[in-house]
Parts: sequence; C-alpha cells; structure tokens
Amino acid sequence: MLTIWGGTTSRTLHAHWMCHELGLDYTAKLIGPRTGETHTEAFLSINPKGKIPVLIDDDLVLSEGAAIITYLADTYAKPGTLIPVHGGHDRARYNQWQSFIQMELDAHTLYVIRKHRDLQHLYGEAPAAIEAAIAGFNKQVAVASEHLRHNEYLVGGFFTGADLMLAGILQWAKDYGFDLDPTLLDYTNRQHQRPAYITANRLNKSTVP
Ligand SMILES: N[C@@H](CCC(=O)N[C@@H](CS)C(=O)NCC(=O)O)C(=O)O
Repeated sequence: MLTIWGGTTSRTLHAHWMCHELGLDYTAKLIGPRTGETHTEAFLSINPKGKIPVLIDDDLVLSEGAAIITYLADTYAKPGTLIPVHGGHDRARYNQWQSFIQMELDAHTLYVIRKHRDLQHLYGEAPAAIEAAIAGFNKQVAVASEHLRHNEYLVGGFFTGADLMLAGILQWAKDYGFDLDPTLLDYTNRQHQRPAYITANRLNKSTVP
C-alpha cells in the first residue's frame, strides 16, 4: 500500500500529481508545514528531517520531492511514458533538468524568497539575498524558456516528471509575482490542463482553511 504524506504546498502537489498521472490507488495524509504535524514524534520517526512530502511504499520510505517523482515513474509507469528509460541520453537529460529545477529554480531562488520574505519571522530578514534570488531565478528560468520555445516538453518529446516539477515551480513563481514570458505561461497552462493535475491540485489544497 502506498502513502503520500503532505499537503498544501507546491512540493507536496508534485507527489500527488505523479500518483494521479499513474492512476495509483494510495492514501493521502495531508499534513501541512509549520502546523506542528511535521514535528510530532510519530512523523519524525518516519522522516527525521521533519519535512514533507514523504512517500511510503511497502518498506521503502522516501523523502525529497524529485526522488519521489522519479521513483514513482520508474516503478509504476508504462515503458515510454512519464520518464525516459534508464541508461540513454534522454535519461541523462531528464536527470539534468531535475537537478536544475531543484537547485536553480527552487533551493537557490524561490525557497530563499520564501524563507527570507514570507517566513522572515522564522529565518530572519535578508533583503540582499532576496534581490539576488529574484535576479537568479529570472536568469535561470530564461534557459528553460529558450529550450521550450523549440520543444513542446523538456525531454524525450513527451510529458515527464521533469515537466511536472517545472510546471509546479512555475506556478509557484507566478504566485510570487514573477512575470513569466508567454512561452513559459503557455507551457504551464498546457500542463495544468492535464486531468491528473486538476484532481491532485484539488486534493492538495483540500485542507487549506
Ligand atoms: N528538499 C525537500 C524540501 C522539503 C521541504 O522543505 N518541505 C517543506 C514544505 S514545502 C516542509 O516540509 N517544511 C516543514 C515545516 O516547515 O514544518 C524536497 O525537495 O522535498
């Protein structure tokens, strides 16, 4: 039996979205960040990092959103869908996009803004870091935009877990007031018309008061 822990955030949405792309029957435990629910003794025994999302599949416990997306697609997707096969150049390109999205568009940029603007009561004010993060995001996302001006998807010519992650991150950027160019807006809108996204997004938000 499969379980996804976590709801309400962009990162938890990715895990639910992939489960819905795959048509998996799973349990959603929609605990939220900074509610205390990620720091109960019971949850910390599952993920000592005190973070969501977390996937449990039998005796496998996985945290880190990108690892969850990749594992689910590797394990449950029909060959030739949702992730390029192991070993080829497209799989290397998929890995490259996933690292790029995690590091350049999330950890070094949007998450810095989140920590030092929205959550400054927890992490402190850092206006210079926010300014650098905004500039960094705009510079790096332009690389994705240029690629998508010539390609419908990031890699392999079909929708993969990398597109899922990028479309989720771009929505996060839009919510933060980034002025995405028409290529990125069109790309994001197309991914958000996928039935799996619509269902997962509704579920992921369902505990927001
Ligand atoms: N590197 C992790 C980051 C996960 C993360 O930071 N999750 C946040 C919510 S988006 C969280 O769980 N924060 C815990 C808390 O603040 O209670 C990933 O990519 O999955």
